[in-house]
Amino acid sequence: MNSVYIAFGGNLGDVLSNFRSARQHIARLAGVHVIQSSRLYRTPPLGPSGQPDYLNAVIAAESELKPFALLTALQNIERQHGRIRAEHWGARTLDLDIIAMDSLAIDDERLSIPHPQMHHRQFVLRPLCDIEPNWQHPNLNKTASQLLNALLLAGEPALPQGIAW
Ligand code: A4P
Ligand code: MG
Repeated sequence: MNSVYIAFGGNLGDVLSNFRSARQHIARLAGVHVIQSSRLYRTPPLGPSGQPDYLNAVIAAESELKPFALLTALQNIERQHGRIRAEHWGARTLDLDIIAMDSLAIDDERLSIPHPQMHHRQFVLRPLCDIEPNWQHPNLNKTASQLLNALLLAGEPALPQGIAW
């Protein structure tokens, strides 16, 4: 059994309804129990300009699934919510990324855990801190809240307050 943190992102279509539906789909996976949801944040797009703002959130779950089995299950759920892989970092209906699994470190071309960009991204760290500010990055040896503070100290404007969803 692992504690897993899954990041939700999207900026096309009815994103909030996709997030709620995806959370239910994850909760229905055999061997996965959703424990907690972060608040929901509206965030400026990282990547190609001209895309709408994103919504972002993180959920915590207990999972008996092995990392690659969980990745496949999440990709199926993305597909069921209209995800088409087109432009890299381009607009999308639903992106489900595995942010972390306990203190596991995996570096495979199909799966990197922790997610390799997470420590640069307020839209991941801010919601993760709602749930588990003391989660420790296995390679950087810093907690989620230390990583978030580093971005704020570097001058990034803080995200506006999130809402329950
Ligand atoms: N992959 C490797 N590690 C993981 C992991 N930990 N979790 C592989 C999930 N997938 C992982 O992802 C490409 C491949 O990454 C997958 O086939 C999987 O095997 P993808 O979802 O198909 O493509 P992508 O999302 O376009 O690429 P990428 O690099 O995952 O993009 P990101 O990093 O997810 O960034 N701006 C805001 N404000 N909010 C956002 O959420 N998201 C993105 C996408 C860009 N800008 C954003 C946001
Ligand atoms: Mg992704």
